[in-house]
Formats: sequence, structure tokens, C-alpha cells
Amino acid sequence: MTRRGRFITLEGGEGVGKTTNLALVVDHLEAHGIEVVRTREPGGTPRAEAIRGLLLDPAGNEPLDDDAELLLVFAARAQHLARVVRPALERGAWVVCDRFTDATFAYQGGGRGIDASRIAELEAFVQRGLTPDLTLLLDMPMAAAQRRLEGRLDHDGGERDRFERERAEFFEAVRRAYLARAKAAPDRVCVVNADQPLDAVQDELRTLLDDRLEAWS
Ligand code: Z5A
Repeated sequence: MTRRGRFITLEGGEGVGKTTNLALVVDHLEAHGIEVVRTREPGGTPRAEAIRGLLLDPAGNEPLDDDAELLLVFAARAQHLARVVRPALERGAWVVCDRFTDATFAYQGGGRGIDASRIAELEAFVQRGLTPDLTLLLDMPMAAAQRRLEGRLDHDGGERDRFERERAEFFEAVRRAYLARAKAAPDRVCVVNADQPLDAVQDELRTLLDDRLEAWS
């Protein structure tokens, strides 16, 4: 019988380096001969990516209700789990995902103030017990992460999405909620100091991955 694959998520606030380091995680696992499916949330399938568009669209003429935002996040997740994550894990591939439900507890819970018990109800309904095996939480002060993001926005000439337009207090609340999640699940969530040169962040990530690979072998 094929052994179920492992499910690894990367988390953290804006600009902490999730996307940059996702590539390192995927490369490191593939170098160990592991089949890896790289994906992201919200998104990961065409319909879930369409929901992502709704969530990030800053169009100001109709504000998005907080409950509607929460339900859209979980609608995208249900589609992504059914079409991508569960099938990959069942055939033995590993899934590396840029953000997952910890982001919901951080953004919709910490940031928007939705009660964690309501998020947990949706988590149970949509995920039916499926949770990540390992979560790498990239953590750094939000002001420093914002400076990175500003550098990138200037470089790309990009527009800020609906979340990137939030105020500093929102991002501080998101960070606190992430750190509380890590404290509550220390075996699953590893906090990585993202406020250091990329080489140092990546050395830490490789060490963490090697420890898990050994523990899981
Ligand atoms: N969201 C939600 O509300 N609820 C949910 O349940 C989920 C998501 C799943 C989209 O996510 C939004 O969805 C998100 C929360 C919400 N909010 N926002 N905004 P996203 O993951 O696409 O958005 P993001 O966090 O804004 O991603 P990002 O801006 O691409 O950031 P990142 O991936 O963490 O960073 P990066 O692109 O890898 O790096 C940023 C820059 O820093 C870049 O120029 C790098 O070259 C540079 N960098 C990276 N590492 C370093 C180091 N160590 N030193 C110096 N410079 C570095």
C-alpha cells in the first residue's frame, strides 16, 4: 500500500519571504528523491484562484464582509483540498503549500477579530481531520517586512491588494495570532527568524527539514 505523502506549509505575514523560501523547501525535498507538489492558498486550482481574485481585489465600491471573506477562504480551501492536496497525498506525493489554515486563524481571526471557535468549526467541516505535518512559520517584525514589500512594489510598479492596504495594527495582530498558534502546537509549527540574511534563513530551513526527514524515515 502506498504511504500517504507529507503535508508541509509555509506561513508568515506579508514580505517575510514565504514565496522565496518555498522554492528552497521544494528543491531540498526533491534532492532527496521525493515527489513534491508545490501549491498555494488561497488558490491552487483554477476555480480556487478565481476566489483568490475576489479576496485580493481592492475594488472599493463594495466592501467585503468579514464573514463572507472567511467563507470564501474556506470555499477555495475545499476546492483545493479536493482537487489537488488530497489526491497528491493519497498517491504518496508530498505537498508544499504557501499558506494554509494557520493564515485563516491569523488574518480572519487575529486581523479581523473573528472568534477562533467559529474558524475551528469550518476547519473541521472542510478539512475532516487533515492538518499539516509540518508548518514553517517565518517570523519577523512587521515594519521590516513592510520595507521589503515596499521595495518590491516600487520595483514592480505594483498596486497593493486588499490585504496589503491594511494598517500596521492589523499586521501586528496577524503576527501575534501566528505566534500564538506556534506556541499552541510546538511539535507541528517551527518558528524561523526571517529577519536575517537569506542564506541564514535557508540554512535554518534546511536543518529543520533534515531533522524531520530523519524523524519520518
Ligand atoms: N489570506 C487570508 O487572509 N486567509 C487565509 O486563510 C489565506 C490567505 C490562506 C495572499 O497571500 C493574501 O491572502 C495574504 C493573506 C490572505 N495577504 N496578503 N497580502 P500571499 O501569500 O500571496 O501574500 P503575501 O504574504 O503578501 O505574499 P508576498 O507578498 O509574496 O510575501 P512573501 O511570499 O512572504 O515574500 P517574498 O515574495 O518571498 O519576499 C518578499 C521580498 O523580500 C522579495 O523581494 C524577496 O526577494 C525579499 N526577501 C525574501 N527573503 C529575504 C531576506 N531574508 N532578506 C532580504 N530580502 C528578502
